[in-house]
Amino acid sequence: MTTIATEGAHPLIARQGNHFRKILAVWVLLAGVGTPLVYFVLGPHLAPGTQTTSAASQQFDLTVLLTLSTPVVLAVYVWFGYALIFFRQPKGVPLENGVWIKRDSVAIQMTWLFTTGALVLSLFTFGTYELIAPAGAGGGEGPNPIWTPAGARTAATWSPTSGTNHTELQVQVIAQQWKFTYRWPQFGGMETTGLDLPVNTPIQFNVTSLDVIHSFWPYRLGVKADANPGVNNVAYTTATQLGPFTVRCDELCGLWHGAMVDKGAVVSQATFYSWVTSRESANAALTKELPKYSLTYSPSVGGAGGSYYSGNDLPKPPSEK
Ligand SMILES: [Cu+2]
Repeated sequence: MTTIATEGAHPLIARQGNHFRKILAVWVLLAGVGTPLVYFVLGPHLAPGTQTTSAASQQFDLTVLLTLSTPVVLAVYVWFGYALIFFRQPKGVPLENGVWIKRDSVAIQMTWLFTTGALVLSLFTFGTYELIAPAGAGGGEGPNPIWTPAGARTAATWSPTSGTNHTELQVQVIAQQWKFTYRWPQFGGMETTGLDLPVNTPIQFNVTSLDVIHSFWPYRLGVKADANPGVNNVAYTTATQLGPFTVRCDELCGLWHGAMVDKGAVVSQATFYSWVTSRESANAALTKELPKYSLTYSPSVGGAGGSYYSGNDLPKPPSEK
């Protein structure tokens, strides 16, 4: 029988330490270069960007997770590449089992347990802290949020001056098949079909639905909140950069779900104020036809004190426009 052995011991046993040192050397080199590259070069380009506080917070989380996983993934690839090159079965040599790793090796077991345990527990701690402390999760927190933006205060009116003193701008997001509309309780309860938002202002989204479950997802804002009928789902963010964003529905909600898209923009506080007040006066004649502002609506409950949204007034799907 031909073997690749030239010494007394099994050839792989004889060369095992050598292999390990080579693999380790390649891994240390690649991880030493690649890990900082991922954090400093790739990280700032990761979704969802930095247009709002919650988006920036999510980008930081993703950067940390990707950075931590870089050495782990590189270890797998280095091992894989090394094995492909150096542990290749030579032609014409009968197949032979490789070397068993010692089953009772305390060192290997302890290293494995300690490393994976430390990784998982530190990720758990990091994730829990990031979910609660710096910028909320960017997701809907239900009707009674446990996280609110630091220093923000609520008020019945909003102006650019109150924007700079941290008065929240309230926006009600009303989802229905297959459209989002936006109601502005601090501007007479009027409703718009577009979503402009002022920069550097804490924004309180109140997300609800008139029919089925939708999901309000302006992804560049780092916000995603389910729109459930009969529920007020609150989400916060503060925009820090001017520019456009896209709103998508992120919950399969029927035939035209894919067309449930809106454009929005983060603008200066003064631009926002002139837009929203011009909408308020332009819509004044129609606003009084709307149901009374409330945190949720039901298309089937109307009358005095009800919050009826007339089915006849529902926007038509794109095919019928
Ligand atoms: Cu939808």
